[in-house]
Amino acid sequence: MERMELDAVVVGAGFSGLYMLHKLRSQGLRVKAFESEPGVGGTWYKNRYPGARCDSESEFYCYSFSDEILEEWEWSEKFPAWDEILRYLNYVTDKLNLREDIILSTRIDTARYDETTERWTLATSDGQTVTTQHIVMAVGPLSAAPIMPNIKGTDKFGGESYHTGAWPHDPVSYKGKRIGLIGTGSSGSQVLPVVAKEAKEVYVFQRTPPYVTPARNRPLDPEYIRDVKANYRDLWDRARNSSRGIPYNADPRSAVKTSKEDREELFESLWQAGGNQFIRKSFHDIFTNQDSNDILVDFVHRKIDELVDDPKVAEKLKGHDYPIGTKRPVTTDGYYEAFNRDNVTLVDVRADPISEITEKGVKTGTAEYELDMLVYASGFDSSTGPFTRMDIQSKDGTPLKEVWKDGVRTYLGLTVPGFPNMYMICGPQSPAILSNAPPCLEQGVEWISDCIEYMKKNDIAALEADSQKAVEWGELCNELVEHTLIPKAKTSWFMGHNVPGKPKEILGYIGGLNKFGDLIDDVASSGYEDFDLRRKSGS
Ligand code: NA7
Repeated sequence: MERMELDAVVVGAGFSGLYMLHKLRSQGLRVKAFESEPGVGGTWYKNRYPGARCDSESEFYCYSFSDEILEEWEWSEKFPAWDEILRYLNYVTDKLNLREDIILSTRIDTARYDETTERWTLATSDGQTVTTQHIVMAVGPLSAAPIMPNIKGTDKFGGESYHTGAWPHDPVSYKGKRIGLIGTGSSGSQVLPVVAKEAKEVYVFQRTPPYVTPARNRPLDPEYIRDVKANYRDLWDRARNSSRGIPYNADPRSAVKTSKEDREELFESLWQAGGNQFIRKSFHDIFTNQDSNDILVDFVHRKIDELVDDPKVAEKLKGHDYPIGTKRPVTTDGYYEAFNRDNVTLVDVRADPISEITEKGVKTGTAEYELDMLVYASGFDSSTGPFTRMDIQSKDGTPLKEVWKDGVRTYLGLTVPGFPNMYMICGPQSPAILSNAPPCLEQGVEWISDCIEYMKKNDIAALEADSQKAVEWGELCNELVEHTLIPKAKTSWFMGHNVPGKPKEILGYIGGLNKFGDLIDDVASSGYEDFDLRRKSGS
């Protein structure tokens, strides 16, 4: 059995893992990244379903740490599709010569900490043993843990079936097929307009209707690209100093105190501009004031009435029972319009629940839909799932899954008490759930690499989060959400509602990326005084 001795292991070679590997290697550490898939890219390696596309504008969906990369790479569309993002991540991998330190098709199966040596011992899926001082989890908040819907008989279906988060690499044909789509979150809403163009029939099994704003995706013209490149630094300074990692400022007025004409003008201009700015640049109080939120919902409902021909279908699409913006906003083109096609049928499974999946298709209380293909766009065991699926044990041998059984516990979303020298990028209780991913992960990567550098310079063998500080951090995360309308959404992955038995709690820090950046910088400047720092023996 091979044995590898390293200073640091990065788990995952997606957006976070690639940058983490680059940083730690530049600091002179012996470091390798382990990736379970046969290619780099993480989320974008797996989420290659029809219509898969990012919902952040491309100029903000990239790394900002390298002027050369910013200058060299050219995005072709306002919202890049999965394959373009995957090309970008492969380009960065080659540009930074990262491939030689990435071990593909290899999972980290177990991780154990030994306090006497202050090192982790890891076992890989191909039988290697790796020892390392530091382990950085760059597993992403979602894509490592796709979940199937909680419906009887998913294994019985005789046709093709696919989960959007684990889409096959071989081409899938929809032509002439009867397709069932379960799930109408970001993934399902992107699938529908694309698949409907080729399929014979598409049955959309809707439980909770999404609020979908048009993305208004478009190719980027050379002048726009020139302008962005000329202003990249300024754009990125603003992104990093914003609350959501993208410089959309909410309108400082209150929706309820603004005249109807002014409100309509703002909503209409944001709707026409497209994308998530419809919600984020809207009145600041739509996240905290139900009356303000209702005003925005009313606007969206009028848009649905305009876009959907059949009033009965429109009524079902407007069956929202949660405030807008309290589940992850959905933005894509052609979603509501797809329901005007003769081959698309909306099945309201709240009114007529799915009883089981059979060999032939989907059975509800009143009907059976015969299908050739089932597409599960049923989401992920978010934030905690990618971690608890691994067998990671604390220094006293307690599995992380057990530690988090009654609720997640982290300090700053970056570390966990009992798990020395283990770090998480975009982990639970970090700002990841509401943020544009790249600035959020850059912030995490940079904090972790500074921390590891500090330990090296000061002969510190182990750094461990304080339990009481972690309790306080969790209280802060939960308190912040109580001041918003987010708890009113009862089917959101933001609060663990989508996984049976998962504790219902906010899975992120929602106080803002900029605020979070200040907080973690203060912790670093204090010499990591909130942590237990253990010196190397003899130093
Ligand atoms: P989401 O947003 O978690 O959506 C999952 C969808 O699947 C949602 O509409 C669920 O309805 C639906 N679902 C799950 N189980 C069932 C059952 N049993 N019956 C019917 N419908 C079901 O996942 P996505 O992949 O779309 O998006 C995840 C994130 O990726 C997204 O937020 C972006 O950050 C990118 P429900 O709402 O539970 O009623």
